[in-house]
Amino acid sequence: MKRLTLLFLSSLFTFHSLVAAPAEQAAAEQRTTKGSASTESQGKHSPAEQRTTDEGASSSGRRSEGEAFKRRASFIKPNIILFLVDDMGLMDTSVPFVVDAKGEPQKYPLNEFYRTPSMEKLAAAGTRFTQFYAHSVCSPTRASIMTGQNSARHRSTTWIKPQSNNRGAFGPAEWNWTGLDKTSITLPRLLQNAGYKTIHVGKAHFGPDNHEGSEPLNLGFDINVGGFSAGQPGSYYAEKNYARGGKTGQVPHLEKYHGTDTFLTEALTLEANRHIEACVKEQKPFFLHMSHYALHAPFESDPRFAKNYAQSGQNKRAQAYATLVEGMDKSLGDLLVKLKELKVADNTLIIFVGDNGSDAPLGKGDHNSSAPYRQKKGWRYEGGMLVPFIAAWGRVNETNKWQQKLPIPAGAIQTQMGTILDLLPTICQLADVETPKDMPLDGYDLKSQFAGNKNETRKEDFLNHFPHEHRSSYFTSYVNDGWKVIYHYPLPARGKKAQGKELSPGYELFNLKADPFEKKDLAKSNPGKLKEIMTAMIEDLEAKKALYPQKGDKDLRPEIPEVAK
Ligand SMILES: [Ca+2]
Repeated sequence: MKRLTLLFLSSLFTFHSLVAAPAEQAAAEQRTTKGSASTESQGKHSPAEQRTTDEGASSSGRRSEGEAFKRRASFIKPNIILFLVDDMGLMDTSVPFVVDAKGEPQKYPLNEFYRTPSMEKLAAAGTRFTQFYAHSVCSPTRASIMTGQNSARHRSTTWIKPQSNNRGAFGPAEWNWTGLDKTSITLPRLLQNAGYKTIHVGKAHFGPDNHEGSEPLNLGFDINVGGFSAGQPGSYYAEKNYARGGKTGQVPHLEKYHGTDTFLTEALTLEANRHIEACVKEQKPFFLHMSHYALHAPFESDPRFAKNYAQSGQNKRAQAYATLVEGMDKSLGDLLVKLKELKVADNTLIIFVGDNGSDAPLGKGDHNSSAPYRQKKGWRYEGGMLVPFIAAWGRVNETNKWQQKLPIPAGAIQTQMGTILDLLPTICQLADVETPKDMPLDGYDLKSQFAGNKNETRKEDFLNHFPHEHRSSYFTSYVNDGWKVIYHYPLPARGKKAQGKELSPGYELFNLKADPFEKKDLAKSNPGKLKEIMTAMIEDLEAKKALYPQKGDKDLRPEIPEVAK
């Protein structure tokens, strides 16, 4: 209850600060909005009439303050689209995210394989980040985006299984396997309280079946299309009703497409555009969480794009994966076109991001998914956690007040790191939304980095705490000021019996500035640096009140290695 009270106070504060806005500013905002509104809604009430009506109603008590505030908010807030692509790694695109020592983009073979023209346009209109981190699997990242907190803090440290607790043999008993709930202070809830229409479309994966987190409507969304407990669709095919073998894993709310040839990515895009259009008609600012199921398995080929990869020489699954990429890219393009049609592109911020490293079925053992980066989704190396990140306004217009508030130079490349933890503070700052004073936030407002500057106050670190079993098991990795340590808890890997070496802790150390692709492990040759970064990692884990793997009742806390004198 305390959390909710704080939230309420926070929204009241925002409300009063908005009401106190100068009259001429409000008038200017209304002029801007009038140009953006649909003909139909203008026909019913001009914005000026609307405002007068609201004020009269609220002063006489006939309409609640909250309702009037939400209406007024439509004139004074930018729209936000968070375009989140499942399992999209840094290299799953024709946009190069790797740069050379001079900061110039470098194309690698994967950039030549994938076709993402809409991403290219978005990157040309905005700023891309070359080193942007997400957690190494789905649910931790998704909860982090929603709460602005590192997974070590929110404690949903591995992916949430819909039907059972995915703790693993030695995972912490108290890990947050039920995910978010009605009391969670989430990004959509904060925006909802500030007058936004909050729309979730696509994959949710915020909580298991029969728990509040399985339903996005419990987490601050006004609308949910397609989101439930599962982390993947039963099928991408409408011919299969988006289910596997009949009804299993069926993506909900899409009955009207069943039996057609509408690929899932396309259906979600049509639904998102429909809801955007409705918001513009209502003159409501919107937050769209466009959360694609693509590129997650099953790797089903999207027939619209299959011919583009038929001659690629890659295996069939990799070709299918590439069609999922291109379908996702078309979705981005369709959204951008819709914003322009509705004349709200200038007022709409688009943030493009992946939720963990690539899962592309490429190469022996699938280990070339992120080349030149090492490894892929679920792994402790950079290929497991680096994701594409682009921020751009829907249409560049330097005279627009929101673009003046949050300038994003076109075609810029930002080489200072960013993380998924930065999304909540950045979006809240843009939308003038206060977060509760006692709510811990682990990220930074990206405003200065968007503008092309280095944020000198930023601590350049990222903690990925994974006390569970997966592709990499029982590890904590910590990026700190150009170095990265990986700590291995003394436990066996998934499905393996303990070997002698696993009964003692393991360490890896990389100098990311000199060796971004993690080719040379320096743990043995540089024990002083290893100890220094391990010490910083443990401090960060403790500060976030992390839960550790457990053997019996015993917590396995990380151990600092001995340094030979
Ligand atoms: Ca994922």
